Amino acid sequence: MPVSELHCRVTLDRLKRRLHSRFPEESRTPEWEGFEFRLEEEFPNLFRHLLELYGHHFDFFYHLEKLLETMATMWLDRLPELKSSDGLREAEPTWFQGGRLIGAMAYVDLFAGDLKGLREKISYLQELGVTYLHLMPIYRTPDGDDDGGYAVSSYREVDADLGTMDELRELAVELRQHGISLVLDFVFNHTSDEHEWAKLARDGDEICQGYYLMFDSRQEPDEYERHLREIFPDEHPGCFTYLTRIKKWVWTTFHTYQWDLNYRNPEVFNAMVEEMLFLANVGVEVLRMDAVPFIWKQKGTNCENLPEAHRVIETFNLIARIVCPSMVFKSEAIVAPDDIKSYLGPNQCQISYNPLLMALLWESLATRNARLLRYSMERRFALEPGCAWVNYVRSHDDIGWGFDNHDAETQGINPHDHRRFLNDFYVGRHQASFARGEPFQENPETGDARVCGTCASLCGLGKALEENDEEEIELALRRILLIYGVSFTIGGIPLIYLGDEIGMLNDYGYHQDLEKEGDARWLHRPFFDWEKAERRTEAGTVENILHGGFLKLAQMRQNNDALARGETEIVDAGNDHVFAFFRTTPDQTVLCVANFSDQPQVVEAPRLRQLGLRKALLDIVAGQTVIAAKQLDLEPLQFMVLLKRGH
Ligand code: OTU
Repeated sequence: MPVSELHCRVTLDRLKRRLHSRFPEESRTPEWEGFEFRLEEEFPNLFRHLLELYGHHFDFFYHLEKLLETMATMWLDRLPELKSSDGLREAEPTWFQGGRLIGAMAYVDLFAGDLKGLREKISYLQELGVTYLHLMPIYRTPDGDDDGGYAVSSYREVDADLGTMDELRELAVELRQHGISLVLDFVFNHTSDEHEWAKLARDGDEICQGYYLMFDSRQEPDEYERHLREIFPDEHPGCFTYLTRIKKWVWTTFHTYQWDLNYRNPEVFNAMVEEMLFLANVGVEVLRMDAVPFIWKQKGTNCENLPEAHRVIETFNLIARIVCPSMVFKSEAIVAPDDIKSYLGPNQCQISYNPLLMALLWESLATRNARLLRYSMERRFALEPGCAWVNYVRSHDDIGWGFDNHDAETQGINPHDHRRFLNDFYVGRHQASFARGEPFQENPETGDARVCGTCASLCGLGKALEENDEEEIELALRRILLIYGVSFTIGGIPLIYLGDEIGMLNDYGYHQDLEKEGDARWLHRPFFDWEKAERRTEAGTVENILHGGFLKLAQMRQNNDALARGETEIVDAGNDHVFAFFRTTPDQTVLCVANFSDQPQVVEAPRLRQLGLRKALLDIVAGQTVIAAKQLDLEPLQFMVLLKRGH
């Protein structure tokens, strides 16, 4: 439906009159004008998007009115300090760029017991330079298996074992006072089967059944499944689960107890907006948008990355710009490289995980060769202005080999065989492997699998310690600092999986835990070992070397503008074992060099001169001066950050 300016104006005027009668002047706060101003600004786009998604519903205007009412109510509920931060960040919408943010992620229970315990650990986070803290889902979930919190029964209640919503709000305040942005999940593709809506749906409530995607027979599920991928095939085949009580099939992309929401229903959209704004009002500054590719379904397609999925996110984004402009979205799309990028943009998700970099760092460690990493990053790292990558080496999920097949082929790599090799390598089936991982969702027929294991275990620390091999221990530590080194310096927000900084190893205990044993991702979600953390201050320990390395990376970002905000340019060091990139501002040039080989490597002098490096360089990692007139000698797995002296 084309939207004329007049149509838009008239609609907005009518809606505003409604709002004014619903919220008379006395009930509004002085900043109401600001809210209304943003509403006026964004309304034409909001209206257009909603018409596109829901314009064919006979009660479209009713839902639109409800939506605006929700927005106004939630805005009025917003704490004054959050409103003031809205004002500041409206003036600086790219506040998350500029190098200030250093991220960390953790499960509250595994890291600190509960929310109260977490408050006592803020000093540990500060010591590491953390300014962004992603707490894994802390919401109420079903007892027993809950997909690590991703099966949400209530977005407004904290899991009783962790604390209360008030404690979460207090924590958000305390974090803010310490300059740490709170990051929480918005698990909006699905709810748990114990969410109020799901319970009512199972009791026969037709309105709530319409919140999900339910079918009376196998006919439609069969039609859909012809084109769908299975995400957790070990747990259940296909993407639907049968509900005996109501004799219906419900769409379950992930686990049988995670029911996909039906975003074709405008009521679902509105209800989820309210949940999103509730989280914004708790004090969330970065909202992690879980599983974005799956939120819209269309028969005959694979139901991933559809245009309407983007539209829904854009519309959420517009609403956030109006109600809580200080909150930004982080996309969690672990899909093909082009699709990952399609969610990034000031109008969709301002930031995104960078799973391509993550996968290729591991690929380079396994092959000791950085060619595919260089080729892919040269083409795919740059982002449009107003966006940023979250660069990580491990998350709570499995590692999948999401590089682009064509990229691999241009490098003479057979993508299928290569993925097989990488899986074998990281689960320790390959003889040259240093890694101790386990396969996840393995399909013996196709050889498809993903990999689990902590950063340290995949880097060889577990094996080396067991074998008491000093040399291998040294190499494992270097691997950890090499891949984290790249994530801290390549540009964007680095993200530490808490525990990696002290070399936490795999937790095999999950095999004995009934709730966890079916899901190998628990291998790399160990309890944080605070005794081990204590050893960070004992000179020469593994913990001390690693932790010290992380501190140095954080300091380097703080002290060097080019690392914080410089432009990134991937370069060819003339040696396939070496990955190199420049970071430049008008005032500073830095060259980062990573040797992925466990042998010494060289960058030849002519290549250095070609890159404009002729004079003395300072390697701020080792604190040594390097004379570029000669060749650059790199030790096995060495990471250098070279400052150009003068210009
Ligand atoms: C996300 O991951 C979460 O990170 C997982 O921990 C959850 O189990 C899941 O959603 C369900 O909530 O498939 O293997 O492209 O790949 O959303 C992890 C995105 C996953 C999906 C991703 C999903």
